[in-house]
Amino acid sequence: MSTTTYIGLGSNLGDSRQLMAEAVHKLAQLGGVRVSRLYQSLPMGPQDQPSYHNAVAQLQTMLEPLALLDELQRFEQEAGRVRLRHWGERSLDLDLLLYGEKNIINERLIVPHVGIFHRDFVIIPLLDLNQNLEIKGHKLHDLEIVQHSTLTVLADSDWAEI
Ligand code: ROI
Repeated sequence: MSTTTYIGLGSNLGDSRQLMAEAVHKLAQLGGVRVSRLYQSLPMGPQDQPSYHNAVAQLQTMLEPLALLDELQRFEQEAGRVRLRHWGERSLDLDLLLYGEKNIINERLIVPHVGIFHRDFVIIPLLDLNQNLEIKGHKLHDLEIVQHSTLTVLADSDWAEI
């Protein structure tokens, strides 16, 4: 049985759109993939860094959570992941946001991802993929952050060409 998972993609170093599209193609080898629109977002963290490209991918996969995490970390490394400082710029971030309905607390992994409710660059693309999504009993659509989002749409959901 496969599980519906959601993976956050972020980048603000290098050719962000290209790095993210390549990551989506690699995800597609792990199962069925759909992607949100592609967004530009203001940096959360130090403000003296470029704005981010953000998106979310929905992946239908047979992999167990830690095996999926291994793959995501491998894809980050393959993208030549650079991380210059804490909460600073990075070439590619792949975050396992949701794994079915599962709550996971592990040395390597917390799911649902801890930052979700505070990040419009995660919530808005999640809603592109599933308008009815609920996390911990909260309908994402009803969250206040949705009304106050400062994201800009860079491209429709065909940006990754999958
Ligand atoms: N800020 C934005 N806008 N988008 C991100 O993906 C992102 N990722 C991060 C931090 C540094 C928290 N800030 C971010 O890891």
